[in-house]
Amino acid sequence: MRFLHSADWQLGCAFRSFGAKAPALRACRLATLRRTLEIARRERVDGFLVAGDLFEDNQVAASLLTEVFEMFASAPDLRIFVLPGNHDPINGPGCVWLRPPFSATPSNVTIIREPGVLSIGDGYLLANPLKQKVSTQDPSVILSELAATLPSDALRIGMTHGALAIAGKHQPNDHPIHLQAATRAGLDYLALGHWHRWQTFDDARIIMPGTPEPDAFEHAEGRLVALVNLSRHAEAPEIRSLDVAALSWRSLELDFTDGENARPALERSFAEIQQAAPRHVIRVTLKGPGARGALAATRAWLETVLAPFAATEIKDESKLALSITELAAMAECHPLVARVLSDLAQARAFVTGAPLSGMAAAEPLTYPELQQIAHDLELDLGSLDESFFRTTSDLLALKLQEAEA
Ligand SMILES: [Mn+2]
Repeated sequence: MRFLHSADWQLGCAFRSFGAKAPALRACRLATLRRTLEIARRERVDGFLVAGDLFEDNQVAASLLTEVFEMFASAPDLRIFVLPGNHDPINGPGCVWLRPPFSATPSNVTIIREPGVLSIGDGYLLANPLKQKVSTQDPSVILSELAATLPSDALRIGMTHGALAIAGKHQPNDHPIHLQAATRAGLDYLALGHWHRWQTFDDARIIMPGTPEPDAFEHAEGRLVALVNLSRHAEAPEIRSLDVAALSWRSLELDFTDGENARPALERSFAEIQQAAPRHVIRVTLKGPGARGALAATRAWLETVLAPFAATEIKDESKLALSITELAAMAECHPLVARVLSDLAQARAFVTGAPLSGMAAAEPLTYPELQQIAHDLELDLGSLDESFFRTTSDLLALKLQEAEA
């Protein structure tokens, strides 16, 4: 038996944060599905499995349903098994599986509407579709009952959808699946879907392949499908993970704390991927205290630089850096802040030889005191320069703003 196991295509996903680029991201997923079906045909598999969440939800556009239906129908030599997942559960007449076009599928396509046993290659597929979005029941339990009806030496694989029941890592009502569910049901392989990055358990008899196209910056290394060979019941499956993704998601950062080095550092990251810009989805997170006007200038620059990428997102976590006057105003209300600023100014004067600037406290920091602080912190005073003091006062201003917010 030879099959291709995919899951979590989430077709029709809105990608709202990407605005005008969202339709391109949706189209990319369809193109990847088409390409993956081609791979399955070329590999002459006995089945192409979709272990849940083919669609983002049961409300996706009719035009999308038609497009996917026609894609499946145009591969009549490929058997396709589709399992309803928690995003697209088979939960009533309005769901995608019970209305046209999927209510009457071509002969190569099987929508798994009820738990049951199907033949695939020289063995069996035992599958349990999800009928609701949430449940505390383990959807793999029923596979044990189904397996008991088979000849003892028959090759058998299972398919269902839900969270791996790893202590502390799943919601109790997220269709929790036992980590030895394949062994427990006597399965040679259990095809799962739900989590969006590759997972393997139960001596590699349980595979959760992840979403074939990444959909988040947090687990951008997902994007896999599994090509599986099984020769005999109770023998280990032979599994190959295939990277079918067209897009790569990258998270970059610009930290205003780095001053004039911030932009060149980001430019170097861009230079590495500029050639392949249309194949990258980019998030730039802005951090640190930005001087007045710096944020607008940075955004304007980013708009130009980011234009060629497939889709982009700017996440602004920066804070406005305070000017000397603003810091002085703050110091007037906060004696502790005034003291810290005075000590910083004094330390800067001692270390860099620059004239004393800013505010002076009634009892300024003395050089022996500074040496003692440096000693306690294991700090080499000679290594401190102008940029250290600028960064320190920027960070202080940042903390003050966070405290006031
Ligand atoms: Mn799911």
